[in-house]
Order: sequence, then structure tokens, then C-alpha cells
Amino acid sequence: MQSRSSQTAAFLIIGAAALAAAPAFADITDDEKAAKRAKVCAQADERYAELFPGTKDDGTVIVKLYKYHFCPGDLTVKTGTTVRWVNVDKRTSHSVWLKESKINESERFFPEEQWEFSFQASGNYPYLCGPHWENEGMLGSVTVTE
Ligand SMILES: [Cu+2]
Repeated sequence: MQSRSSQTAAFLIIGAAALAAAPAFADITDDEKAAKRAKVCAQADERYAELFPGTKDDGTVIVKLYKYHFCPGDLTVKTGTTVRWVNVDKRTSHSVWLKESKINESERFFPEEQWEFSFQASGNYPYLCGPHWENEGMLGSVTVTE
């Protein structure tokens, strides 16, 4: 039988590993972040093509959600454009929250689900994923032009 002290030691080690893992996104340089984003977003494009083959271009702009990234992270569209956020992850649910614009957070949406918003006024719309912005840095922005 394990002694109480070895159980405590094991618990502390797990705790330290969790702490070390949590803010990993903040410890890498901007160049490393950009390289990681490019890699993740290339995978997201492949996932989208697999999951939604032959999707017609109806003028809606697609943002994929994959591995704690919005792909693309920053987007510029014209007034009146609908943006569709599509979760192409395998397990993780996400949300889209245009918090600074005082627009309610979307429902959490699961792999292969989506959420849309039509931008009717020009401006800059930063947004975040409710469950992942803080620990994973899952953030994006839409710039809407006239
Ligand atoms: Cu998320």
C-alpha cells in the first residue's frame, strides 16, 4: 500500500506539470506563434475539405476552428458579409464571443457544427473563444470595411 507521503508527492508532481502546461502559448515568440498558426491552419483547411467536400462558395466567409486557433485569425470583409465559424476539431467544443462589441457569446459548438454572424456596420471586431482565450490565447478579429 502507498504511504500518504508518496501519494502527496505524486499529486504535487501532477500539479506542477499542469501549471507548466497551462500558459505554454504565452512562452513562445511571435515568430513561433506565426509558424504554429500556419501549420495548424493548413491542417484545418485539410480537415474542412474532408468534412465538407464540394461546399459551394455562396459569399460567406469561412473561419475554421482547430487546435485552439481561429483560421484565419484576422480577417477583413466588406459590410454585409456573413462570417461562418466552423469547428473542424475532433473533440473540442468552442464558442465565438464578440465581447467588445457587446454581442452575446455563441453557444458552445461541437466538431462539425458552426455559428454565423452578419456584419452590418464597419469597424474592428476583436473576438475570442469563451473557454479557450485565457489559457490557450484563442483570439481572432474581423475588420469590416465600407
Ligand atoms: Cu475554443
